[in-house]
Amino acid sequence: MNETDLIMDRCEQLATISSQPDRLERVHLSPEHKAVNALVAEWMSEAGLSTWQDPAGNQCGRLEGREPGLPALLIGSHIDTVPDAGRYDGMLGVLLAIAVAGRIHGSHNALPFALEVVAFSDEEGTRFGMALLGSRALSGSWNEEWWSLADKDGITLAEAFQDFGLDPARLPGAYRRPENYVGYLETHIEQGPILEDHDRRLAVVTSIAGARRYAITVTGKAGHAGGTPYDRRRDALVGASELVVEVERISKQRGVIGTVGRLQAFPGGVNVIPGVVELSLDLRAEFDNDRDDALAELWAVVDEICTRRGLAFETRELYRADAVPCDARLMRAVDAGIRSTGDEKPMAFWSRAGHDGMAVVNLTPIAMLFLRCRGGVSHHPDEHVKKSDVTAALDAFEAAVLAIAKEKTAR
Ligand code: HGY
Ligand code: MN
Ligand code: MN
Repeated sequence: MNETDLIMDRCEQLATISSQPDRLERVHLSPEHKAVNALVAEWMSEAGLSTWQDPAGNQCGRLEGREPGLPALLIGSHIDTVPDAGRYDGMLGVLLAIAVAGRIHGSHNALPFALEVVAFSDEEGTRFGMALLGSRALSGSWNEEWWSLADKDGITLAEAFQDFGLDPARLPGAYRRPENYVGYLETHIEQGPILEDHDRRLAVVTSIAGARRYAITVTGKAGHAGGTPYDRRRDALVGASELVVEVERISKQRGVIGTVGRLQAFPGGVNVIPGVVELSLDLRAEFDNDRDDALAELWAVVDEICTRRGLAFETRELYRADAVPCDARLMRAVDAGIRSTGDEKPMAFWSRAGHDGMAVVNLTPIAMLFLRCRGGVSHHPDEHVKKSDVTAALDAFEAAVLAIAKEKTAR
């Protein structure tokens, strides 16, 4: 099997490791997480890496450079998924990183740094609502308050660690030290249509959007769907619906990206006016101030909606990650990597999606390489990549690593 076929085949294998029989869902610290870590460790070993699982459940592998113990270039992506996920978001980046390390090991091309491959345990935040738990642990940007976060069954993060065989007290052992790293490089599917629209395969990422996520509760009063006249209703769902439409209006007007991905009405009877609605908000933008200004406008508008309708609303911030610029030196290496595949003027644009680099930047400078995905579709089982694009991404990724090595040797 050639390298690309092997990568595609491994994506299929990982896609079968799911907590759901009919769709892909693999969350942090689950039995499925344990199973993929074991499989990824096996593939890392085959590529010539020494392997270990760190105290945050990240699966790691290391290939020494010219001499043992040199600072490392960190390469990889995440191994967890959203509900009903595609096969490539995260996983492809891990497999490409293993393949790059395998190529370098196979060619005995010892670098002026070590390569550390990482399969991050949690990027999506599907289970605990807090994203980037794996990369935040690794980069030492951990918050002790997160231990009491609970999943939908009430299991806390601390309990989940123990169930997985990890010790919360040992988490600081996952923190890496900046002096031991030369940078972080990740390859990821674009998750948007820009490359496809421009008929291009690969791009340099310039920065990663800053995001804030909220849990919002709108409270009115439940009542009889037949007997309650309109002028006496305090329908939380009609108010929440206005809010959802405002999220779209304000976002479009201000050039930010707002999504309500979850909404639940209570008590949930067909003949009962909804008394309470719980909904989520994900708001992101290239620049943090644009995102925050949009949020301020939204809260003012929601206040007006709720006052007009006799409703109350509460907001709770679940997650916040500020926009992160990619490092100019590493971006030049990614650009050179893409050029080596025959693209004379690589595209460069910012990532609308969040990535582990948002946390890793607290440890070491970051850069990313994007590859085209069909229709820009992601977070959906229809996620698809062309084999020839994967081959190009692998060649560009390897060339980018070699460009960093060359630049480091020249310095
Ligand atoms: O939601 C995001 O942007 C990322 O895919 N986790
Ligand atoms: Mn994702
Ligand atoms: Mn991802």
